[in-house]
Amino acid sequence: MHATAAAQLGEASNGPTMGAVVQTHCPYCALQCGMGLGTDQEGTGALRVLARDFPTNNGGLCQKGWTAAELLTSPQRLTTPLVRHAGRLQAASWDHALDTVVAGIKAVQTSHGAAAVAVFGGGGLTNEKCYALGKFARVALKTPYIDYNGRFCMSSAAAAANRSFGIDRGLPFPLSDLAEADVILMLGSNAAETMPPFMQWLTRQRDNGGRLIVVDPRRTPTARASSLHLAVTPGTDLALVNGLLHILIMAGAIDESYIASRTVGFAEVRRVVASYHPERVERITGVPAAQLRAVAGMLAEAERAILLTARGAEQHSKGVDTVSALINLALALGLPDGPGSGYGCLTGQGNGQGGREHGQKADQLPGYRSITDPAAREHIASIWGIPVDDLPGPGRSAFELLDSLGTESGPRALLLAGSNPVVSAPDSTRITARLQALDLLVVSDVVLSETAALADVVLPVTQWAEETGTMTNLEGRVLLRNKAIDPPAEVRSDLQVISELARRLEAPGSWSADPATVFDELARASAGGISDYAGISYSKITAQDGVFWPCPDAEHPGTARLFAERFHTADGMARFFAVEHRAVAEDIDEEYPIYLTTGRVLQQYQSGAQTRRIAALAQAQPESFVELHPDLAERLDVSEGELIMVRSRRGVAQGLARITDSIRPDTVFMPFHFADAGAANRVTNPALDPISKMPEFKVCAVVLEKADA
Ligand SMILES: Nc1nc2c(c(=O)[nH]1)N[C@H]1C(S)=C(S)[C@@H](COP(=O)(O)OP(=O)(O)OC[C@H]3O[C@@H](n4cnc5c(=O)[nH]c(N)nc54)[C@H](O)[C@@H]3O)O[C@H]1N2
Ligand SMILES: Nc1nc2c(c(=O)[nH]1)N[C@H]1C(S)=C(S)[C@@H](COP(=O)(O)OP(=O)(O)OC[C@H]3O[C@@H](n4cnc5c(=O)[nH]c(N)nc54)[C@H](O)[C@@H]3O)O[C@H]1N2
Ligand code: SF4
Ligand SMILES: [Mo]
Repeated sequence: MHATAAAQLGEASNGPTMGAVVQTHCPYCALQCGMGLGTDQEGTGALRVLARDFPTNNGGLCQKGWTAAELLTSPQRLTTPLVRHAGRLQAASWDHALDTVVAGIKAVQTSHGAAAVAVFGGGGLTNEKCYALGKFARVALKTPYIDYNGRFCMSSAAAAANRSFGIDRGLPFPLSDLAEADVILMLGSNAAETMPPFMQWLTRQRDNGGRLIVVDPRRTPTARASSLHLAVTPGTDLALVNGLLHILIMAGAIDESYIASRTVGFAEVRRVVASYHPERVERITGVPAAQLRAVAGMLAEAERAILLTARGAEQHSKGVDTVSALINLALALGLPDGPGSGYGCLTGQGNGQGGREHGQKADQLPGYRSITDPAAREHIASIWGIPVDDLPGPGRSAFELLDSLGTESGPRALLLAGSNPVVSAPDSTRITARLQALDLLVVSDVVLSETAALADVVLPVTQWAEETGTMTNLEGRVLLRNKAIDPPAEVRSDLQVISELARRLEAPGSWSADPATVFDELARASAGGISDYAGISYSKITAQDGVFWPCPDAEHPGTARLFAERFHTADGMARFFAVEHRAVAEDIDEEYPIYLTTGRVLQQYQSGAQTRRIAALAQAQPESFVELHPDLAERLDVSEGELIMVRSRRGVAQGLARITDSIRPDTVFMPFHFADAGAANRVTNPALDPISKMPEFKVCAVVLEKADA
């Protein structure tokens, strides 16, 4: 137990077997459930996860949270740097590993220039790390090339919110507002598996008499908890939502006075949705017109309604427009206003929100500023202590960056932290080849992920419970994760790695490895920006169970609800964007007659790098599978548990058949958590949304083959 943190937080009241308990948050998803970490003093001294009463999860955790401490002491974690010699990764000293990194960077820069080195980050990293990584790329490496895995996650919802509201905070209201809504419409979220303690808010809403509508090609555990499930054809949510607005306009159920006083651009939307009559929408989406009318009826009746999107609706080559369609619906109904009403996106990764605010995005500077805005550049250059002309411009989006590695025009060296793209990037075979074409790949990780296994240098870093740092949850609430234990001797934090590399590269400015010092700099850098953290401090976060940004000064309490009076646009008005349905990038045909969609299961997290190494989770979900409808199974003569191959134009992935009538007969589902032959991303389509550059993870055309054929 870290003595200071424990002393600050006091002794536990969790029963006689527990030592001091440190109040912290789960290492995984964006709900960032509050939890306690205590040492079992009578037993082994191992860390134990304890329930903690925090306003988002109220003591609830999912199975991943309860088992999260296991990886801290796992024999599978990395405990020493590794450097590749004669083709093999071998244990090395930190000095040798960092010397190798710096020599490699300098060699590449000397022959190919500063832009030949790139950085790839992650939305699971703390705010302090995301900030330091963005600064490191621009100041120490002087490269424009930095992006991160949030591009695969949040980017479509972010772009749509920015263009309508002028600000992008996943939920512009606290989670507790959900309980107040008469109707909640969820597009493409399986929260019952992806953030189980979130479901308590839906239960409260139902107990208050509210209704839940879930749109998903599968009857998921979330859909089972709903009043109405719409089994939409993958990639057609935009048409569905335009269809709902069509019915509501025809019924005179829109809020004309709200539209007039708080928005601009409705006339064009009214014109476009005029052609989305229910029968046409039924043909596009597969959702019966009667169900569309039923949903529109519920929305028309509702005094308060909340419309939500998650990855099911967003991870498409038209993800931005789909979210815009839903924002249009919310604005037309006059929702983004008071408690229990509005539009929100359910952010995914632990710091998926903060990860998109502090400058690890290709086009962004801290405080959610644009890297092309001259005033923003001046401000950040002065914080960083560099001439503004030394600040690079925008780089490339995640997939475009990864796809350019090792090519004529692309970077030749990559420093990567907090992502495992060999498993999680679309068309992963292609991306793996690009990573292998690099002159230098450096990966910081806690385990030897599939991507780390390709690296020239692997740096072992501390885990959540071994370091302090802030995370910003799906509500925009900035939280503090407290250090609970000391890391193994030869393990360093990402901040230590960044500051040591910056020192060796003789970067200008200050490079603290102390999280609190970095947070202070981050807060100053964010001052006056969209995501303003200037008034947030570690002590304030602890004192008030997190602080909602924007929080511009020390006296400010934080902003739980964003849009009560105005939007974050120059004139304060929200913008409608007229959007049209378009086909998926790769539609089914004779050769590839089935849709593949991909997503998550409860017991695995993301690329599985962490959760596949936790015994109870690996046991619950040991390998890849393919969910398919009984009719399809019969047609293909596939039986339950049989190994089947899913083939697309990009490649093939295998999984065991799980036959269930909860999925549409024209669609199969695979989780993306598994590596090697079971990796769904060997098959997925990297067609990108033109605005957000989000890949179309959620739909491509495949053919199913029996393994023994
Ligand atoms: N257990 C677990 N929890 C997690 C994660 C994890 O890996 N594992 N990851 C975290 C992260 S980073 C994220 S982003 C979130 C993601 O959280 P969710 O968005 O809830 O997760 P997904 O399973 O990716 O997708 C949700 C649903 O979209 C449906 N879907 C597929 N295609 C379509 C479509 O065209 N339209 C509609 N309407 N629905 C469609 C799928 O059937 C699936 O049930 O989860 C977070 N929580
Ligand atoms: N087919 C398909 N593909 C998808 C998706 C999908 O729905 N379908 N979803 C996409 C989405 S939404 C996301 S968010 C991505 C996520 O996919 P990835 O970006 O691969 O995310 P993780 O598996 O969480 O990878 C995080 C890595 O960082 C390590 N790590 C954890 N904490 C730290 C830390 O503090 N420092 C460092 N240096 N490393 C750390 C972990 O061990 C792990 O290896 O996948 C995307 N890919
Ligand atoms: S819901 Fe998310 S934050 Fe909560 S315990 Fe599960 S993984 Fe952790
Ligand atoms: Mo995500």
